[in-house]
Amino acid sequence: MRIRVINPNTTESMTATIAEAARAVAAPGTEISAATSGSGAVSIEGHYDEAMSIVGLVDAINADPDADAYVIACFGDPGLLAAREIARGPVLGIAEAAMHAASFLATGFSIVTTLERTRIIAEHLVRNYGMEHHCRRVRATDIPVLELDQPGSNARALILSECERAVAEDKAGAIVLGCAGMADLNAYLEMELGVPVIDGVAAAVKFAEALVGMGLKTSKRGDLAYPLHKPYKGSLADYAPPRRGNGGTV
Ligand code: 5HY
Repeated sequence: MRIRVINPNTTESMTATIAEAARAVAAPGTEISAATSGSGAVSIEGHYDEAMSIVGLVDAINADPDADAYVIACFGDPGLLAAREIARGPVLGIAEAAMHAASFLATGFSIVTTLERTRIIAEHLVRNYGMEHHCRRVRATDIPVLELDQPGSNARALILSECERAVAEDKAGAIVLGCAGMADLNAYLEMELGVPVIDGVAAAVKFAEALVGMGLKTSKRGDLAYPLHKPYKGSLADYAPPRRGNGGTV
């Protein structure tokens, strides 16, 4: 099967980290097709960045419409439901996948993310996904996303300290990493902390394999049916949903 793993920010080096994490867990026979968004912010650190990332995400899905599944490799899960509308295969966001994985492994987890504003966005996701009973706390480290990639930055040490506080103060039984740029840290952190540390990229790839393996696809009934055909104006004219002969349900 082929899983299209999309980095919705435009930083290629982050896509390389994401692709490596995806390939490290992919089953033999699973091809990881990693893509970097061709338009938008170099890092996604707020609602505006997220909104602007969705066109690049749609482009990356449309460029590979026959992939068996898609992973949105950004912790805000930007455009998740829009992506599910246009895709037939399952679409997984790394935040949703990681929170579900953590809930299978511990009765309570904490999320450790980058900036304070991202922490607030992650709290919204916890509520949207019905994870309030499982998530003990969302913690910020005040590390900008692109600093995770900088050789010589003290990001790793700061993230470890925050995870240690989560285990000690929140009594977190597991840690969810709140940024795709942390995808290479889970093994190191798990060794230091002694609790499961979940990278959402790996979790989403494995859930995608499971769903595809069960022959399951995105529901095309109701709100995840293909978008309704209508004209779009202005710079988004080319994104007008095409006409589909079947009411958009297959
Ligand atoms: C991410 N931003 O996973 C998020 C989350 C964050 O560019 N990739 C990004 O840390 O803000």
